[in-house]
Amino acid sequence: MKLLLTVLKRTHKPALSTGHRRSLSASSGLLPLRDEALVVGSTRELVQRLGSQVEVRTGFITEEEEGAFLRELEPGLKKKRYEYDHWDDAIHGYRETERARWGAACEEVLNRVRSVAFPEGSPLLGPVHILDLDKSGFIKPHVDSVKFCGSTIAGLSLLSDSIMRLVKEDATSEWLDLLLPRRSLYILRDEARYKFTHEILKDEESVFNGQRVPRLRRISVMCRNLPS
Ligand SMILES: O=C(O)CCC(=O)C(=O)O
Repeated sequence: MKLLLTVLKRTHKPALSTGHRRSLSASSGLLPLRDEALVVGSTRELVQRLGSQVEVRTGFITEEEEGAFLRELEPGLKKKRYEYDHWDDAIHGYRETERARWGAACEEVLNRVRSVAFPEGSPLLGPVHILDLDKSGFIKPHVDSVKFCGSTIAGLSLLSDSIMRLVKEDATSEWLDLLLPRRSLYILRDEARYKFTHEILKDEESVFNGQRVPRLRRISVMCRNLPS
């Protein structure tokens, strides 16, 4: 929990109960940008407006590269127990670690992540943050701490597809759902990172644009920059 306390700023009660979660109406946007159809939202305008601040890149890593991450991470993760915290905590059913030094294959991937996600020369948070969510695990809506993290969050998804939901903090009818396929990279920047909460849906709620997306155990590997 130590890492999470530094990363997470505040949590929100599940946004689903606010009624913003809806059937996708005619006005819902399907993203006509990179990897289109991986981002849907409350309106087409919102999807278009936030389009440059929210990216999902499918197939960012190969199966072999995913295997390299798992070989590096599994021994350490297996020594930890999944934590199932009080219902009001930010995350349920997880274990986590951070890592500063990687073998060559993973370092090569992380350099690729850094080069696509962060402006050149942008100071990065040294260690990479790893979150292992059990099949029943999920992450509640929160905004990452502005004290510890800068304008950009970039994450690789290993082992499972999942759905990340963004909800505008001060206008919960404004939302985006991101389909994060296994081995994809997502990037959140600027307004999407500061003004919207993000969360990873639990398996029972994992439905993207009307389509069920089974959530299995999922490991995310996240890079962040430092506040400026
Ligand atoms: O697992 C993820 O991809 C998101 C993790 C997250 O929300 C966070 O660490 O702030």
